[in-house]
Amino acid sequence: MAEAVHTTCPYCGVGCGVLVTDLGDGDYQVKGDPDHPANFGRLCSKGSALAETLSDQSRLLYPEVNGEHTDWDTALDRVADEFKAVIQEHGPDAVAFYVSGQLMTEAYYVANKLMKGFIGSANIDTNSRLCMASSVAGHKRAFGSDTVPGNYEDLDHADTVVLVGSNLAWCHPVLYQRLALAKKEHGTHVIVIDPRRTATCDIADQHLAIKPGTDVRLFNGLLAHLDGRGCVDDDFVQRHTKDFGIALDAAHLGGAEIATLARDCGVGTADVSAFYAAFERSEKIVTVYSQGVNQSSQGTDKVNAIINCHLLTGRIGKPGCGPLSVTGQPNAMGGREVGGLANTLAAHMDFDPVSVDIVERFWDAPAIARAPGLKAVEMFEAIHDGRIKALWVMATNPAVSLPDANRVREALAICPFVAVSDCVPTNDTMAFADVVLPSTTWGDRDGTVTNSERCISRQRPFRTAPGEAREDWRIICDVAARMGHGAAFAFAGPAMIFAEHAGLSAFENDGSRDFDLSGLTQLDPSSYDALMPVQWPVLSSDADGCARLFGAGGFFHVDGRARFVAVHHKSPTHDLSAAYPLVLNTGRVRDQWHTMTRTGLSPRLAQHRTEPFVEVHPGDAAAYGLTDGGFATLTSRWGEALLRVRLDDSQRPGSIFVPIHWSDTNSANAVIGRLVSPSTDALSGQPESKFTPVRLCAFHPKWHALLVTREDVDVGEADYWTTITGTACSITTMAGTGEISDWESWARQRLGGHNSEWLSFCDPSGGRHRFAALRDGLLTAAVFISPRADLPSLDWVQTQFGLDALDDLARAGLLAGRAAGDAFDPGPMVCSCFSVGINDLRRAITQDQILTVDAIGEALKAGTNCGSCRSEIQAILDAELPPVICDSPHQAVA
Ligand SMILES: Nc1nc2c(c(=O)[nH]1)N[C@H]1C(S)=C(S)[C@@H](COP(=O)(O)OP(=O)(O)OC[C@H]3O[C@@H](n4cnc5c(=O)[nH]c(N)nc54)[C@H](O)[C@@H]3O)O[C@H]1N2
Ligand SMILES: Nc1nc2c(c(=O)[nH]1)N[C@H]1C(S)=C(S)[C@@H](COP(=O)(O)OP(=O)(O)OC[C@H]3O[C@@H](n4cnc5c(=O)[nH]c(N)nc54)[C@H](O)[C@@H]3O)O[C@H]1N2
Ligand code: SF4
Ligand SMILES: [Mo]
Repeated sequence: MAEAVHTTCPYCGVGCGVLVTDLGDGDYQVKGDPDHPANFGRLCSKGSALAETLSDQSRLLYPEVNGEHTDWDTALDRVADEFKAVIQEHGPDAVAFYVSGQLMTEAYYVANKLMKGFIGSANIDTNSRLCMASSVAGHKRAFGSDTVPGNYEDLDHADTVVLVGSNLAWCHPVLYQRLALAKKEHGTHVIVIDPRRTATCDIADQHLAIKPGTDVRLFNGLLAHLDGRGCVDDDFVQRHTKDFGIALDAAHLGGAEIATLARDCGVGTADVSAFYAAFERSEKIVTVYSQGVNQSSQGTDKVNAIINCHLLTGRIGKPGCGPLSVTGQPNAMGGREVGGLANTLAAHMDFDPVSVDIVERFWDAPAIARAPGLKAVEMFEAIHDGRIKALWVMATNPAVSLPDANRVREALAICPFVAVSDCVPTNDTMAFADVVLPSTTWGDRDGTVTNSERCISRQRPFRTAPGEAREDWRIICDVAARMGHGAAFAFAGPAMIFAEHAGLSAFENDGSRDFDLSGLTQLDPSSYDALMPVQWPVLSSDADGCARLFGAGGFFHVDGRARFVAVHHKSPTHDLSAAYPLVLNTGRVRDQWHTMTRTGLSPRLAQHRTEPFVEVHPGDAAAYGLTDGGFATLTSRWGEALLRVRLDDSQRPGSIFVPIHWSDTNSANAVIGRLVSPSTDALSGQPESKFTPVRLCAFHPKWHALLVTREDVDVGEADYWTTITGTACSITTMAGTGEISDWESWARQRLGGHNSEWLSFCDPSGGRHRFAALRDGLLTAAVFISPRADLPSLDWVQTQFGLDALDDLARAGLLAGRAAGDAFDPGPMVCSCFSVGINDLRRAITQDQILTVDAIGEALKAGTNCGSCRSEIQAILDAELPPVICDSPHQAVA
């Protein structure tokens, strides 16, 4: 067996180390790297399923111009010519790059260098604008630099961990497991602040289901409370900070009385008091925050409201203490380091004259950008008004992920030239591209990434790039050369780019800037290849990196002091109204990554949530006539969607939750970005993706259909359809209101293909029809139609596709639409790693009386690999177990 390659996971910002072993025949074994400091061997469900995403069939293999396969020279010439022509006629600000936290640092660096140093515009922005921009702005206001002061180890040491707007259990699962272990071992107190009760709440001692958008009010109240209770670290505040008084006055302005602010935040007074008391008594406290904080029109203020409380208590930069912004994408941090945001220049330098001069000289730049460029939402607006005429999108899918996605699609459609670099054959954005460039991706790309705790790790290739896919850095350098900048982009490989990037960070730095890789400027290709994970700053005097900053001050404002920032509560940009009475909250599910271009390839990951959905509180559902498993149309001022309804009392009444993952590539009317408000935080430019006023309306289809096939289905017209990758098949769920007179020909039309045998069952009066197609005894397609949403279980149908030949019982089962005889249906998947379904778990609980999560793990293995499903197993246990019956009311169990 080949030796394992050490690399990192391409998904979330935890940045787990991964060991990949080539098993031959295109098979790979993927395991957690026991030596990587981010995960010590653990992986979550997404990381564990990485080997399922590696097939060459799922890759974009050749460059395309106007939809036609072409050679690299033609494609690169076209991009360079279009950009040159626009720049010549309209100036450098008429072109733009829209890039991504999923690029390697090296590609990110050259893209930024090309735009800001050689094209002469700062119109390069990144999808991190939708993700981390508020954290960046908040860090810079407070610290004078975009620095994450602490690290993951702080979660092990903390007495209390507060999670604000973070569903850590699903979005940073390995960190969540680490916190859960810390809690088990020494009782860490966990507090979750989130309008929804998420899976993360399973380890919470306290959950404050605040009214959406009231975080500033809550943390201002905390600041005033801590001050009133004598928790000020006078020495730290006096020596290392400024503006405490102003921030405190602002905190008092809205009224610091707990009862009033608890009412404003929509939670109980006792709950707020308990939270404040926990913060007050915990010397070691970490506040983890994520998109519930950042994706808000007051995202930056939310960040500073949190940081203010850590500065007041001096609980920052010491073991077990500090604000911890967890990043989303694998290289969100790397992007910030190179300057991928339009309002930063490079290497954590901005557009002040001193920085511009430093970067200009270091790059020997012929056309240095001297002012910030357009931020993501503005960039697409600038296409609408004709200011931007050529756009290059790299490693992001803005037609799905930007707010007001209909308008973004219009911009892509009217933009005179659009190039897209991606690794998959198709996504919603590529449909608008004039030129499509096939890039390498996880498995074949080579570079570095930086995770949430400033840890730089190598991402190493372990397979040859399929087709003609090329490294992103190379594609960018090739275009740069064609634009006349060959010498400045003559990099032989990623090691050389990294060394230059490190060189810029160190250039005339002398401790004046936080981002300093002076200890890494001498890396040659072999030492780059051998680079071990290291946390920046990495100084030439201390090449081991740096675990924490700011414990003894040393902030990066010119006076070395941190700033308290006076913040005031403001309402979200668009208020609720009679026409749009509900808050649309959007986010993630456990087993999918963003627009599903890669996780969508894994049959295992597809089983957890099989359809686009809206989660609605049962009270709201009753008011709008919605039922569990039915459908609802959602409408906002900006767009519409049609989704499956899930009743869920973990929603705050008045708020609904919709995942961001589904696109036009795999569904109809399920792109939630079409509805999301394009309003942004005035400071950070980050969209308010967690608060859009919407209305709900019940939708009643006349028919429901399930099509399970080995080959692609031609869906045709339907109000609702969605397709997922199943085991040995593809599964399409449909529903519609159209009248269909002949279901048999409807089914045959959609399946196509050459089948030797056709089985059918029709009950026209009952509206139920079932068809199966076979080829040489093997099931190739099965279609089930019903007037109700009572279609067969997906797990049972997929099992039929795993059978070598269908016996009479199996054929009868297909026509009956359910397991014939006594075959057991495992039900919807809960544990993706070991394929354990909900019915397996229910049976273990009720029949075998296995009554704890650990015991279930021993019996069924469920929850014992990545642990991502442990909270769901607990919820199933809670639901199945009979309530405790007490003999006398006095013995009631709490
Ligand atoms: N499985 C999975 N994991 C991922 C990703 C993925 O696509 N799938 N994406 C990665 C990326 S890029 C990112 S950025 C991270 C995101 O990670 P998270 O930020 O943890 O995830 P989200 O689901 O976007 O939102 C977090 C929570 O914010 C809450 N929220 C909404 N409004 C408010 C509010 O006003 N106040 C507070 N306090 N909370 C609020 C929501 O209810 C939600 O539970 O996840 C990363 N990890
Ligand atoms: N409503 C709402 N919208 C949101 C959010 C939300 O919470 N709510 N969250 C926002 C956040 S935090 C984020 S980070 C964004 C994410 O949104 P996107 O960035 O649009 O999502 P992805 O699906 O990750 O897109 C990445 C693309 O890059 C491709 N790719 C993967 N690897 C490579 C590579 O190495 N090179 C190249 N060239 N391409 C590659 C993938 O195939 C895919 O098409 O969504 C944002 N949008
Ligand atoms: S927590 Fe999961 S998705 Fe995130 S880096 Fe680790 S394995 Fe990958
Ligand atoms: Mo993100």
